[in-house]
Amino acid sequence: MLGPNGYGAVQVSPPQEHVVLPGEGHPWWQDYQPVSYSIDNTRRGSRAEFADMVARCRDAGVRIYVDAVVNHMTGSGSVGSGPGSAGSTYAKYEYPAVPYGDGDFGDCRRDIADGTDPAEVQGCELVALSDLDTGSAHVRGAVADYLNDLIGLGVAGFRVDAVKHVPAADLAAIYARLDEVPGYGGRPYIFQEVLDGGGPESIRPPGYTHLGDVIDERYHDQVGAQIRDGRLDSVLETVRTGMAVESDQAVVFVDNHDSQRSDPSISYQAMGQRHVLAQALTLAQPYGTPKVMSSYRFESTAQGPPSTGTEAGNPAGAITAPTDCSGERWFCEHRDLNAMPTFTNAVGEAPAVERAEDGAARIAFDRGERGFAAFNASGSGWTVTSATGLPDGRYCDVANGTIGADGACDSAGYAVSGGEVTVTVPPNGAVALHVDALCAEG
Ligand code: LM2
Ligand code: CA
Repeated sequence: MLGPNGYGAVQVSPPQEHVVLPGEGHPWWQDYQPVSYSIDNTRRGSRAEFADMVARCRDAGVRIYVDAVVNHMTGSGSVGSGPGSAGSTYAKYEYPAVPYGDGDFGDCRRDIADGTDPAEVQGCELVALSDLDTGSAHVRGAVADYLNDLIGLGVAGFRVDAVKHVPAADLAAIYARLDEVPGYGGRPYIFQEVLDGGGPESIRPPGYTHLGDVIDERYHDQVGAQIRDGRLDSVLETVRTGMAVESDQAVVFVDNHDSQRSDPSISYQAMGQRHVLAQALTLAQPYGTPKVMSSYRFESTAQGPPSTGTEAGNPAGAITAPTDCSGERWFCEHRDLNAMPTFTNAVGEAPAVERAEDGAARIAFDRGERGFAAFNASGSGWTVTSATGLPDGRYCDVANGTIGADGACDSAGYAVSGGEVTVTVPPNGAVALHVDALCAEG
């Protein structure tokens, strides 16, 4: 029940035709090597299945954002083993199903050597992936056609992959061709992955904020590590002073599909309940647009997702209920957050005001007069009486309760009276109250 519990959108992995690499055990990263822009027969299912998913989510008030791979096509390695997931033949620099040919790729046919030189970063190859000449009209048109095909199905936004490797002017030309999203009106929401590896601003996050939002990986690096280490008392100061761009330009998260593997100590798999706390605090703090991770267990970094898709080669083999969170394979971290995303929506831009603290691991703060939240990174419960700007009333605890389709919350909640509230925060847990989730009278 994503919609009633506050989720506005879901990001899905790349849905275009991709390489299939049985020789490498069907790694998860097949999806990041496009073979064509067909969305039929990929890990996201058939075209009809994908379209049905988008439509059903839209009907439930939840948008779909697609991870758009636009910088490159396939790499070296198992390339010769084709065809792609939808059956298209290809070779590096030749993708007849798009069609792209040799002339649609840049001249620098080697890996990026100097990660601070824009010409290299944008014109050479990222981990040997054939680098599209996004300056050309043909490439821009093909990419825009792909994105518009998705928009036509109701896709409402894009996480644009590897943006640092594409000149801002090329992205501007592609985005300018995008259609309005049917049903919602307006252009798709765009947020861009710009890893900050130094160099001039043109290849750093501020160089792309005029085109859309940007992912601020500093949040994962700094705040993610603070929460992992139980230093909750540093979080608000860090998000006020240490981030890369303005709050309304940033997308933030505790971890994503890359960091889970490159920085595994900050993940549900490593942190357990502390990770639930980390994501709840991310939804409550004031910086950026928060994104929640929901993922699966893996034993090796390349291991692909539990899948009923076109390949049966994943380690666990085919399973009949790919979204079954009760099993051992999917963690479904989002379910542990209950109705916490409604807190983010309810408080909006309201500023954080520190209200209580007990050592480094326990904090409570208001968001203006719209929300109050408390977090406890210790192993025992924390009962605290705190001042709060919330109006008198009895509030649902959205960190521990869910909201049903009828709008009713299933938590007992807490009473605010005379500018004061007493809450008991579970070990490695949270309590969160806001003005849009009051308990029924009684
Ligand atoms: C991203 N953002 O900029 C994605 O978030 C990240 O997950 C992607 O890398 C990357 N950019 C390219 O889209 C993943 C994965 C890589 C993998 C690539 C391509 O992290 O390990 O590279 O996808 O599938 C793999 C091999 C690599 C090889 C490359 C080309 O790991 O060793 O390079 O394929 O064959 C020779
Ligand atoms: Ca490039």
